[in-house]
Amino acid sequence: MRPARGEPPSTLPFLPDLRRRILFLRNCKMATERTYIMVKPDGVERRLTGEIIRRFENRGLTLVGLKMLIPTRETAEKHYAVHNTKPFFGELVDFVTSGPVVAMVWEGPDAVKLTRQMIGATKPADALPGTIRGDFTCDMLLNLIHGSDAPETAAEEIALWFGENGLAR
Ligand code: IDP
Ligand code: MG
Repeated sequence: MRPARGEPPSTLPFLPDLRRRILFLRNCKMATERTYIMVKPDGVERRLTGEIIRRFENRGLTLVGLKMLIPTRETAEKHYAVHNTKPFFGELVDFVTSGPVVAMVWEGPDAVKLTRQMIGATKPADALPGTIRGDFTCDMLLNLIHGSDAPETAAEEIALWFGENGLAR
């Protein structure tokens, strides 16, 4: 925003409001990162998709990809391959393929870490109030949302769920 006529120019041009700060970060591409976020079938069924999107938008992240789909077992097994020896693997794949999910890519400074903190811990007793899991679930399996845990896994997961040309930008 330009200063009104007669007002001196601001000495802190990018601090006064969040919108200007977001534009600044976007323009200078400082530490911008992408992460894969998925509202799981329980989150969709409980109508928490809007709440989750609102939280990330309010924080200043940018949505760069979005789609709704029922995952195939093949995709779910690839996505959770790191857990394929765990006792809960079968149940996890059953759960994530049980209904529609909302697959998203979010962009912003430190997006992976920032969204993981907003999502909250996997163990219900460790998921703090104020986080998505801490506010809406106390179940270890039915925990509403997935978020990539590192920039490398984010790149793999974005490729798995959105492919080469699946993103809006
Ligand atoms: P994360 O989603 O917080 O990254 P991970 O350890 O990667 O947690 O586990 C992937 C998903 O598997 C969890 O989100 C949860 O749905 C499920 N899960 C993890 N640990 C357990 C468990 O001990 N019992 C049942 N389900 C689990
Ligand atoms: Mg994980």
